[in-house]
Amino acid sequence: MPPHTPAEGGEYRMTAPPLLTILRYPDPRLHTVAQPVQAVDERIRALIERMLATMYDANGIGLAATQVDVHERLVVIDVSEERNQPLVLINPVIEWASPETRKGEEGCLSVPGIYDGVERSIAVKVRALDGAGQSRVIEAEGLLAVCIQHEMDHLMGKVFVEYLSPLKQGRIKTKMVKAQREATRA
Ligand code: K1U
Ligand code: ZN
Repeated sequence: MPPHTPAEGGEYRMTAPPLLTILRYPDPRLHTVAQPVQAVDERIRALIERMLATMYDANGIGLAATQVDVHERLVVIDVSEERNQPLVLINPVIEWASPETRKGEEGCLSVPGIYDGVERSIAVKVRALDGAGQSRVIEAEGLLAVCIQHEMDHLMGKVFVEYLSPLKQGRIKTKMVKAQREATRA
């Protein structure tokens, strides 16, 4: 049995879907603005399964389609301890964000090894289609609210490090480029 329940409306898959490659910062494709999903069809359902498998394999709590070089408004999230409560957001729209904000530590699968504080609304209300194409409203707070805002930034072509000072951004870019150069040399 795969380590997660099926995407809403789907069926259990007995073989793991192939994993997707996660783009690494500062790849310019991470700055692409995603377009709305036109239809929740078989292609999108297969993409959801592959994104969930990729997110679980990387021990992430979220993944935006932008990060796997698909520029459509789709994110997957699972903030549960048991890693068995996948959430699929298609064409998400933030309907309300709390004026109260909090600075919390964030990481990103596209910027491995870098963690820093970002100021976010502490609660959000989001409207989105689920994996079955049904319209849902999600009221989120805590880590889920932070993760939704982080993933929706990805869909707008924004990576969390862009909230940091130019000095920090420069250092992170240098570190990432160096790490990639060393990885390709090995
Ligand atoms: O979008 C992504 O790259 C996934 C990212 C989501 C995220 C983590 C923390 C705060 C906001 C958004 C990750 O899953 S980073 C992976 C990670 O190691 C992590 C997991 C839980 C909490 C903090 C970091
Ligand atoms: Zn990220």
